[in-house]
Amino acid sequence: MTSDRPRYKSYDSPAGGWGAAAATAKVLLEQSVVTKGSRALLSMNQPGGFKCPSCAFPDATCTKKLEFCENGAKALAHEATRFRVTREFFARHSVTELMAQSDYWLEMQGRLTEPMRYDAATDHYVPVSWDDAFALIGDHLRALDSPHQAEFYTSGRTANETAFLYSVFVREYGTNNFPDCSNMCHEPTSRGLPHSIGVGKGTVVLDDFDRAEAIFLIGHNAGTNAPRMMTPLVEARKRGVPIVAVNPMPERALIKFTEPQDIVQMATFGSTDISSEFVHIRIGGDLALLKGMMKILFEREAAGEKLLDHDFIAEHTEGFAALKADIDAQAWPDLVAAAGIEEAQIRRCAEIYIRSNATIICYGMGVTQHQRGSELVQQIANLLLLKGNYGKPGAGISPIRGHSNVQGDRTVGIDEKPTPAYLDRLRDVFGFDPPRMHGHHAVEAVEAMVAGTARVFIGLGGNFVRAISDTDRSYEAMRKLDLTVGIATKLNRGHLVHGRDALILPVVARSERIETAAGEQFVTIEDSMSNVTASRGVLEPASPDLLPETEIVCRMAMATLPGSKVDWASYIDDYDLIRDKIAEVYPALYAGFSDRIKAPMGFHLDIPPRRRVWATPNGKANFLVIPGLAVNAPVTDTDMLRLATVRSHDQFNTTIYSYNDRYRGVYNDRMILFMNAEDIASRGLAAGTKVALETISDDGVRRRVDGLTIIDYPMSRGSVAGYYPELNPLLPLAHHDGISGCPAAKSIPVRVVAVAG
Ligand SMILES: Nc1nc2c(c(=O)[nH]1)N[C@H]1C(S)=C(S)[C@@H](COP(=O)(O)OP(=O)(O)OC[C@H]3O[C@@H](n4cnc5c(=O)[nH]c(N)nc54)[C@H](O)[C@@H]3O)O[C@H]1N2
Ligand SMILES: Nc1nc2c(c(=O)[nH]1)N[C@H]1C(S)=C(S)[C@@H](COP(=O)(O)OP(=O)(O)OC[C@H]3O[C@@H](n4cnc5c(=O)[nH]c(N)nc54)[C@H](O)[C@@H]3O)O[C@H]1N2
Ligand SMILES: [Mo]
Repeated sequence: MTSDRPRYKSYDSPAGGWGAAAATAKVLLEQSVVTKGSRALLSMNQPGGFKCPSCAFPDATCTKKLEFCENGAKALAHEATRFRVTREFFARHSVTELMAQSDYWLEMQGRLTEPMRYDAATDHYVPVSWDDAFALIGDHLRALDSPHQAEFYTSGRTANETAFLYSVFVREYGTNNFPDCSNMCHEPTSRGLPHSIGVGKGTVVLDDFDRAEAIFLIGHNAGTNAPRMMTPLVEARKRGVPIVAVNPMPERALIKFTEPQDIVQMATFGSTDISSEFVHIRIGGDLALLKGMMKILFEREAAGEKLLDHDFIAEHTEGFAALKADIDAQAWPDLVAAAGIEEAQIRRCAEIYIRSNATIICYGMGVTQHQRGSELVQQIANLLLLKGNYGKPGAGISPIRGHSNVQGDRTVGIDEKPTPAYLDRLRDVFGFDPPRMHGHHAVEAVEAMVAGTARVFIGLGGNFVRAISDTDRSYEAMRKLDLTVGIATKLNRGHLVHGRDALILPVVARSERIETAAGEQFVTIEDSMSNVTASRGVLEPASPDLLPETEIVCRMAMATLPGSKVDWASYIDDYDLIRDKIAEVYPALYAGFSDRIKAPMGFHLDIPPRRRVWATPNGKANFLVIPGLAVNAPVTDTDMLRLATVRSHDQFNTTIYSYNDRYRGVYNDRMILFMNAEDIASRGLAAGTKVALETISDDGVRRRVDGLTIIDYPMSRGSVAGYYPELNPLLPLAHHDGISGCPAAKSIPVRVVAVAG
């Protein structure tokens, strides 16, 4: 008995468990792929199989155990779906009609099957041959006054081989305009961390979780967004390791979890308490928490205890005195007010950190998506440095990345700010002069479209216009372009908000076989912990008219650069040749790539801080002073609430799997405002009523989303939450991290507007 009516009720059971098993069965059934999907699930993340297309968390390398993951299963089922978007589908629906449909409806139509071109006369997408599609792209790109008028987007499902070729193509064409999903995601890690420890990546590997003595989880929702991470967390808890979860929402899986792999727990309806300390932080209060913890360390050191790793600090770091001065200057009442928690709890967190000889701090979007996200990342790095938590077993910093290969894409060249050394190597290996001027990140790409200086947008995967900020303005900007190209597996909003000319180019998906003239090919992926592994699809492609993404990049290049110095045709067939070039351009990381990748579990890329080597200008790890306590610019409006836009349990970014969010007790609705009871009452509002949200900004633009239902939810005071991407119209393009440009999607200043009736 199911009803489509919205329902809200609190969820008090553990996360995971039978609910997760049932949800897996349900999604396989819904996509009509029970047998095919179940078979494919058996090769997911196994040697010789393909890498899960969902998150970037590594899988246990030492076991052959089937890693069960509900949300990995959803991603696979939606990719392996029986449903198809055909030329008849596009003939039936005009683009205007499709635009009126929900993101969920678009996703449920199934896999794209052949290349399509927009026909303005009829407002329909119509079939186009691959040759004509590439010719159109080449014509547009060659017609531009400058290569900087084109924006080349990458989403993080793109494999290393494809991303590498794309970065070569675009640089030979002449620009570094590489907006990518990382710009909206872990960019504060990529840009902030190198100043601290010399690398913009995490320093831990999966084995470190077995040796950690304390684990902090700041601003991420592992049970939903990195479910495979629950296994090491459960194991750590069973060993008695304290886990501190810092979050304005009491995410269910951070509190209690039943491992679907644990037969005894499943049979007995048992569960594991995940966090030993749940820190109900105010949105953006994390900087104050970190500073408070440091203050306690310094206070107790002053009282005679030896808590810091003085040898490490002396030998490996710079900037300690300045950091200490900043922390000493902070007053407890200010710290407590900014964090929104009690001093006693900050003291408990500090105690856990002090007692542990090996601490891992993991973090996600709750840290990065603020106006000072990069600095917040740097403050996490500072805290770890104080006790020498780098380059020893069980310790380090662990950004929990998003897309399965978002980290790898950056490693192999998707970078709008390439280093001169890398550009020199590219020139030496391929024989062309790459552009030196920095290109656009995601926000700058939209700004260029608004200004009219960008004319062409090519999207290698993803759903850029739906993922980026300021939906209304971004749609308008995208519609001014001469050409938009969506290289994709599924129909999405990005194909409907298009330029004068527009193409949809459908690709072979991660779980599917790639056959070329040289035989079966595989691609490679780098996970969140810098492990590079092969991914070999096992399923038949969804349609005979799909092309592998790598071939699409080669043929775009061939159609655009007739005098190219690069032998594009050879890379269409033999992916080992691409890997050989990656090895030439990145000898320190990738020497011997084609051989090393033959190891069943792949190999680990060198992370110098693991060896206590610091690739910073001064050769040291740097304590960086992060002034103040606010990670967002202050807003004077006393009615202001901070809005975090988050993911439900049933979505992958802009892909909506269903309208349910089981662990938050929400069914059949995504237009939700999660709000604290006192914040509701103090505004004279009531749970269950419909309200609007308006952004507080001083740029004269009115941003409003209507039709949100208030849910009485244990949010921290002054903090509210709702779903991404529905609330992206509220996020001003200019509201982003100052260092990295990452949109501050977790801290939008808003006011609730009561709606009459
Ligand atoms: N199934 C599934 N898996 C995914 C994705 C998906 O959409 N679906 N997306 C992938 C991608 S691209 C990414 S980047 C990751 C995202 O994974 P997460 O980082 O977990 O992403 P979010 O759901 O956006 O929110 C993170 C958490 O931050 C908390 N938060 C908000 N503001 C603050 C704050 O100020 N401080 C603190 N401490 N916490 C705060 C929110 O309450 C929420 O629990 O997941 C990846 N994996
Ligand atoms: N307000 C707000 N905005 C956010 C965020 C937030 O937390 N709040 N999070 C940000 C983050 S962390 C991210 S990473 C971005 C995500 O931004 P994107 O990566 O651009 O978005 P996705 O929704 O992951 O892209 C989904 C589309 O990718 C295509 N696709 C799927 N698999 C493949 C494949 O194998 N090949 C190709 N070529 N295409 C494929 C499908 O057509 C699908 O429709 O959004 C950001 N935007
Ligand atoms: Mo992400």
